[in-house]
Amino acid sequence: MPTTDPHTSGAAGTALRVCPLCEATCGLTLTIEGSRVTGARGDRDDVFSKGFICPKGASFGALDADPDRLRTPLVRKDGELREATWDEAFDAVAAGIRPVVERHGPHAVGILLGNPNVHTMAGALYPPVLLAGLGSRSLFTASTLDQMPKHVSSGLLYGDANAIPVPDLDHTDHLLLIGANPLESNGSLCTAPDFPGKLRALKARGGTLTVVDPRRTRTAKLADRHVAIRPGTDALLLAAMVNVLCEERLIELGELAPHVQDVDEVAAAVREFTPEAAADACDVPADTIRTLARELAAAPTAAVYGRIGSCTVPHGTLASWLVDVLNILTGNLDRPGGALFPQSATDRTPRPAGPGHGFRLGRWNSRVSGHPEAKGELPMAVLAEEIDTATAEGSPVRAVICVAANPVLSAPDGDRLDKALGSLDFMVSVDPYLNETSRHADVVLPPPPPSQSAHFDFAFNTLAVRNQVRYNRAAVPLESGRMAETEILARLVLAATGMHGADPSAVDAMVIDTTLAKAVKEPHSPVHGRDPKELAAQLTGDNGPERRLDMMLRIGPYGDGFGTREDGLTLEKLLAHPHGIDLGPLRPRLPQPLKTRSGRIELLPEPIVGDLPRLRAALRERPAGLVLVGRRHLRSNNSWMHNVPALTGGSNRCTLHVHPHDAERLGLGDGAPVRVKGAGGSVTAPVEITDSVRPGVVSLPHGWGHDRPGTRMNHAATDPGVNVNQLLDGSLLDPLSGTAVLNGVPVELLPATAP
Ligand SMILES: Nc1nc2c(c(=O)[nH]1)N[C@H]1C(S)=C(S)[C@@H](COP(=O)(O)OP(=O)(O)OC[C@H]3O[C@@H](n4cnc5c(=O)[nH]c(N)nc54)[C@H](O)[C@@H]3O)O[C@H]1N2
Ligand SMILES: Nc1nc2c(c(=O)[nH]1)N[C@H]1C(S)=C(S)[C@@H](COP(=O)(O)OP(=O)(O)OC[C@H]3O[C@@H](n4cnc5c(=O)[nH]c(N)nc54)[C@H](O)[C@@H]3O)O[C@H]1N2
Ligand code: SF4
Ligand SMILES: [Mo]
Repeated sequence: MPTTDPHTSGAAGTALRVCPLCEATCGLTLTIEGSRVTGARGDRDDVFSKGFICPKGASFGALDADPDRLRTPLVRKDGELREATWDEAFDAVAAGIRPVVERHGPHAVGILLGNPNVHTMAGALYPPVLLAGLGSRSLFTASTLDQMPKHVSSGLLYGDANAIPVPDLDHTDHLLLIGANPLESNGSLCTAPDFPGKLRALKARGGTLTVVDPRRTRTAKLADRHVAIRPGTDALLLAAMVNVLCEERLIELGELAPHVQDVDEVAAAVREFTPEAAADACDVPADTIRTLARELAAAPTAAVYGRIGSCTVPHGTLASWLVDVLNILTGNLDRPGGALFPQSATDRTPRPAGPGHGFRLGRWNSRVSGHPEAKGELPMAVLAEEIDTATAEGSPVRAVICVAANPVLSAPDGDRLDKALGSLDFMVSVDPYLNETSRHADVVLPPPPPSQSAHFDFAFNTLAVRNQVRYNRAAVPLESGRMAETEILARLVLAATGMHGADPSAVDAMVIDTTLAKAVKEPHSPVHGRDPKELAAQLTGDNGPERRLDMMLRIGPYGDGFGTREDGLTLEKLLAHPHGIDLGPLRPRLPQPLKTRSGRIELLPEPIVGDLPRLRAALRERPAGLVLVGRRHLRSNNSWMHNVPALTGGSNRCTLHVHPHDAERLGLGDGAPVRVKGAGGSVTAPVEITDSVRPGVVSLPHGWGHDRPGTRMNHAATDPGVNVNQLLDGSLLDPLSGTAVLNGVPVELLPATAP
């Protein structure tokens, strides 16, 4: 809350706000003048981030006040997007979606959810209601461009796709980091403010850091050992490490032993993956592979952690599975210093340990290519064909509800998707910008800037290296004519599900009723046997989302159980602690999180067995030419932060990194344009010669290509860059998770004239 009233013109005050710009969730102290954020610094009293801030967080004000942010809804009339009232906009949404549902069924409505949904309260609270209300199976999210392999491996191993172990950064003795560059990304599936500082602290306390990455990144430079692996081969390296543990009898399950099954079966499954067999494919000497495995086994505590470079590759699920297999076989899962399951304040009340329903893949398939669903989602890479290709049975996607996603740049083959989106009967985008994707919408519903939104990290608290909880009300009041994103999404739910015009608070009331009705029936719930109406009447909060938060906190693992647990968490208590409440370090939790049918960790699940032959075949594969990988820049974030002058320029540029040997061999000069050709098309970018990429590998960042007509991102358009995902045709996927292969993609370099 502002310390002085921001309404008073000219008054300067401060407000606390957790930064929503990456997964690190740093607490910021915003300077507020009038109703504008004029500065941001790290909040030293924040219980979690303790003052850390990065250049993006420091530019919070500029990003928040970007003049290109839309202020009013846009509705297409006579082919053109025009400013409209909120009522007109929601009328148009109802009129656009309902006929599609009625004529073609719910699956003809595609739901697209992008990355910022995990950074907003609205994105956590309403999309599940929308999905349930519509009953559409056409769900496409950024997860299948990102971490779906990890969900699938967790689902298979632990029976819960959301049970993702997190490396205990503050206490581990040995970190093996695979395909992640936290010095630029600030970490992912491992929420840790000041990840760089935590890596330095690990080294300072005598621990070791090993980085596996085809590029010598800033993170790799910090490491004790950098393994410049050939892209796409991590699963082979990891399988060979498991092989070494088995052959050299280094397996030590420790406390995990009673909870794990199929250890011998895993040993048999990796027999062929000897270090010698993997060395050639990975370009990592067999001795190095042995050393990596022995060091892991010898370390007092250790954690293996894999991210984008291990997920968005042909064997993403196998690599993600092997990361956990290594943690398990060395006894490091679920122990301090290893990889542990966080316990967030808004997790469901933990049920007693015991067998669960397990995790299933492929309960339905995509209509055109028959890809199995994973976690209820279809691959983002097949969205275009699900729109533009007819089949004998089932309807193509004819309407799209797009919330915080820009797949025209973020997903494979943007040109095809661009055309497909343009051919829809109806599209609505909830997006602050008119960009490459939202330009196709018939209705654009702009959320307010972050300073005008309340904030709670539903997603990232379940992935944090320390259990803690923080909540911020909006730093400045909603500007007149604005609508909170929570209300936008509640109204969207109503408009899309045939309840257009109902009071949006009805959505929250309904969720509260259903959740409490269920909780009182659960024997393990602190509210077992109580009257749901009596409980609902006790909820505090200024609005529906706050009441829902209060409810989740109170029936959650640290909650007051509606008066049954003294000192337990409530929204009121959280509001009284504006810098957050620390809930302690990660603690061992097994077997409680396990929901497999056996009630144990199922180390060698059937779908993994079925995919191993493909990995065996990869032992003998080796593309002759160059392969492409991505990279992230500290001052960037996917596709939507190139419109802020303070965050662009310098080294944050869309250049193609080429190793000096390759540049010489191909006659490429530094700064000269080169045409990069892949299966989905070609783009022309300037060459940047650097030995930070290994020979045979080139690197181009994603999220660029801001040169399409009909967008309104003026600064981004001045230096548009090119869309790396145009090089992909969408056919390369990790089969188990449906995740697009974005790294290790074969490309050709051809001469180019200036772009
Ligand atoms: N080649 C390649 N491609 C990649 C990746 C890669 O490494 N390489 N990474 C992939 C990954 S990990 C991800 S997560 C995806 C991300 O891809 P997307 O999920 O498409 O996310 P963004 O590109 O960040 O686009 C976010 C959209 O949300 C809007 N937005 C911003 N803030 C808000 C808000 O508060 N509310 C709403 N409603 N909208 C908002 C932005 O204007 C933008 O249109 O990209 C993937 N694409
Ligand atoms: N500054 C900034 N921060 C961000 C984002 C951003 O765009 N910019 N995006 C956010 C999002 S959505 C996400 S998901 C996270 C991602 O967080 P990270 O996973 O840490 O992100 P990257 O920097 O893409 O790191 C991936 C690394 O994998 C390497 N790599 C590529 N192919 C391979 C391979 O085959 N094997 C191995 N071992 N390595 C490989 C790349 O060279 C790269 O250094 O970052 C988040 N934070
Ligand atoms: S590290 Fe991430 S959360 Fe922290 S200030 Fe930077 S962008 Fe914000
Ligand atoms: Mo991501």
